[in-house]
Amino acid sequence: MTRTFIGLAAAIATAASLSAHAHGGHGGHAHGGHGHGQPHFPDAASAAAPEGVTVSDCWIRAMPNGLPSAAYFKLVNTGARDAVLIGAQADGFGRVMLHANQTVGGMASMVHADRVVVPAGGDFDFAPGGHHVMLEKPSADPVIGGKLPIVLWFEGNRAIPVECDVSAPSRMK
Ligand SMILES: [Cu+2]
Repeated sequence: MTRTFIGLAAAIATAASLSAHAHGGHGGHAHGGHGHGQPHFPDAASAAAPEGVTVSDCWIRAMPNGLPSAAYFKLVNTGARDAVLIGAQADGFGRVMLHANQTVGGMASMVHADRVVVPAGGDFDFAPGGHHVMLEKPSADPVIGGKLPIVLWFEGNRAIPVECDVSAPSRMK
């Protein structure tokens, strides 16, 4: 019975998510009801970066009025092992999640991405229309033209801190 209940709840959450996201892009979506808890990460200062992995060109499309903003960046892995991104942290936001965009039946929506693999010898872009770090529930609107630090967390208690340029909502790439 538990299994049936979870399936039903997930179906309802998916339907709610699809309708909430159908028209808004990143403006005003609700992300209601998918029930993923905020992971708890250790102290970033004590964590080493995953071997061979770098992050560059981080920028944030800053939304006003308490709306969620999105962070984009490029990941490169010159190491011998796959690196697996599992989450992110940013001070001043009540919830920070990895998101992927998807289109189902012609409707764009966003889903939580639990793990993003940056393959050994490969790369992975977080970019508009695709993956992004969703920065929700800001304590204050991000200041356009400023910098905002985020921390990317990888499997194995590995972390990379990165400074992101805070850009206007009109920036597309
Ligand atoms: Cu999102």
